[in-house]
Amino acid sequence: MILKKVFTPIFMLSLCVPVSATGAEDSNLKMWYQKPADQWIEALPVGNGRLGAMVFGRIDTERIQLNEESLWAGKRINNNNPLARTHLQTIRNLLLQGRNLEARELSEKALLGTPPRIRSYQTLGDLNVIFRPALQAMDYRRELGLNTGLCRVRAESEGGSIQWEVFSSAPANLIAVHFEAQGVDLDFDLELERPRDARTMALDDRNLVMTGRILDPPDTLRGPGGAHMRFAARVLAIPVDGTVRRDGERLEVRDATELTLLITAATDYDIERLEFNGDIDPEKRCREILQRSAGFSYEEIKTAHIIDHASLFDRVRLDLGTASVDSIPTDTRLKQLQQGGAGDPHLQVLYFQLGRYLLMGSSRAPGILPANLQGIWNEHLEAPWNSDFHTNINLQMNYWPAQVCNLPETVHPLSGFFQRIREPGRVTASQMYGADGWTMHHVTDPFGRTGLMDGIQWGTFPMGASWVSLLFWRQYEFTLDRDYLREHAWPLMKGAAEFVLDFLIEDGQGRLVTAPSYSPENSFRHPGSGESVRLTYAPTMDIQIIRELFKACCEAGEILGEPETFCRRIQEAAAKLPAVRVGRDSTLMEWIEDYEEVEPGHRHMSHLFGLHPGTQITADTPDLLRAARRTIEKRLAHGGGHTGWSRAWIVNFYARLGDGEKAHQHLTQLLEKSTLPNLFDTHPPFQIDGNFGATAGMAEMLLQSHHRGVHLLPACPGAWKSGSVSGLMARGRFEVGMEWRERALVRATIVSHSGGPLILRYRDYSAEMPTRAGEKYVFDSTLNRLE
Ligand code: FUC
Repeated sequence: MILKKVFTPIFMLSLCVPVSATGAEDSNLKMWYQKPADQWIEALPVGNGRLGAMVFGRIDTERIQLNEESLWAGKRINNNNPLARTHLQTIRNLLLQGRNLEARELSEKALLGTPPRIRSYQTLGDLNVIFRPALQAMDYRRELGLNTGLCRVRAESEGGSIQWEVFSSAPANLIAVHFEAQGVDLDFDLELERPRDARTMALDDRNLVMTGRILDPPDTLRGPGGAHMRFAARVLAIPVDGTVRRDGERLEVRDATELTLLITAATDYDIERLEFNGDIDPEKRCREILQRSAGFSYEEIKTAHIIDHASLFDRVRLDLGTASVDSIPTDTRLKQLQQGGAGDPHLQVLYFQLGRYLLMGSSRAPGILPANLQGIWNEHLEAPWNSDFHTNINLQMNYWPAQVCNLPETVHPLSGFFQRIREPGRVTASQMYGADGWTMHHVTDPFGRTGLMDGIQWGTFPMGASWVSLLFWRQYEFTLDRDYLREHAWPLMKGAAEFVLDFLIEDGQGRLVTAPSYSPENSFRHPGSGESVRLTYAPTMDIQIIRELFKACCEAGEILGEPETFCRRIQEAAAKLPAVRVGRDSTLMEWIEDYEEVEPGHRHMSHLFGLHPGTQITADTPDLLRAARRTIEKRLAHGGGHTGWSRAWIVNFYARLGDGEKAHQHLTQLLEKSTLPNLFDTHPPFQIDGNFGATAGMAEMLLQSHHRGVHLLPACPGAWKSGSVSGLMARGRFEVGMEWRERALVRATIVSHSGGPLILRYRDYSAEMPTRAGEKYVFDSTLNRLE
């Protein structure tokens, strides 16, 4: 097949880097299996931030399930309840008078979104490779190389072997599948299918094209029906030998020994409009994408992919002191652990690196949307929780590893998306609350729905924007990128703070409080009626988020030389916020009153925001620190931590408490109780936040920089007796490498990328010094400088 050679600069750039620089296969960074995946939760993920695939490795009919990140049902709708402003004051008064049930009733009518729900992120479909006849395998191996981003399947029979590789390339913006046979022929049919709203055609002897348009049935809860998003997928077959022929909707491959498939997909989603756009032709986009790779050999495309992938992935290395355990398949190792086997630190290394792999795979250019509840990997038309963007913990957790694990570019789709959400969020702030700035609640979709969703008990979280904005401030703290701060973070942070300033009301006791609101998804017993209720005012989490946002805004404003008036306004308001208090049972109070909890083992631990990811509960606040520990203990005593993400948060809490043993215990439990055979986190069902939260938690056990400088090995557990790490990042753009033995630091290497003062802490030792940009600083176990 001869196609015109079109040189894309990024592509060629990647091809210029010597292959030996990065991306060598590393058996310590492989997940591998001895049998094909029966179920989706055993299949292996590849992703380039936009296109995802789950590879089953089956030898009768191989299933490669495909995703395109923007393929969503639904459409853009302003769902702000038009009654909100009329009734807001009454709802607030009722809450301040303790009449929560009446407030709830009125809110159901006046605040709940119209419509209250979103629609789902959807699968693109399946590429089926129907082997004719089915392959035989005396020997079989399926593996995913985390540092290469290559999934490989190999089936050996008496007559020979067949192997295929799958990867999702960011530079080429496509998924490649490459088959090679030895001693036998490749004989299979190719089929591209989707359960609804699409049709596939074989255009000629090389191209399969699927086109479709999502037809949404009318649904009073989710919005009007109609023909909505358009999409297309295209498969180009490039044989080296043998024949490829079209047969109706399929391609038939016969007598080949080597063949490549290039696959891409597109939708007419337009992020500028937060809506699909009929002017975009998804089929044409697919054609153009494939054209750009025309003329490059499979090896060239693969090399460019590996180099690109490794250039991000290889930044962090972690060794927890165990030799290669390559001889045991990954699912067996997980099962051994789940059946009470000995600890397996190397499995934890894999789990850590998989978290980084998944973040790269679901949130980077060419993608433009953030990682959703399943990253980008979803086989459903109606996904659990719509596989949406949940902003009352889950989306934020997805990005906890981004900076510390040295993948700052994964934040760009997140900030890019929220730049656009700011506009509907501004409309929501104004239409619902009569406030300036922007806000959103606990959920959104790519169409930027920002009204109150799902139900008053589930969705009354007007702090969504404030919390999300803090992610962008953290990006600045780690990267010190002023342009990013000015152009991306600041408008979002300032807008969120403007909303808060208008949203806060006097509570009659001289305090400024949020109302209405809730402590995410948790209920208390209403003192008067004994009924279970969530709607309230000034839950602890709100206040902690606001304090954190206010502080960040003042610091950012100063860095950017913004007028001081805004910060002064903020400081006046901050002085009137209620204090975080300790309750009767010595735990932190979750609400403004010391209410009785309905579900003391609840999965959310929102009032610990100040401990993590916030930075308010530290060694400087010993009483709160003690109460935070008791809060976790109480939750756990009542069965808390039962969802994957909740357990992952606990790992982070204990890391912040400096308790490496407990952090490790919960990391182990996460693997034992909430991890699927392909090492995906399970809520249940599969939800990716736990993967990301745990990866961040492991980093947090090794390195913290949120309080008084760069803290080395703050929570290193006994099970990680000896090890090393390199490439982790600390606030101030310090790159940190460490080696430890018998849990004690041997050597630390800090590269200062921006210069600036360094405060280093390890146990009771500390070192303080100015640094120069680009210089390396090496320290011994007592923080004496060696080099
Ligand atoms: C939050 C959690 C649930 C689930 C959902 C997607 O609402 O309370 O457990 O993770 O998000």
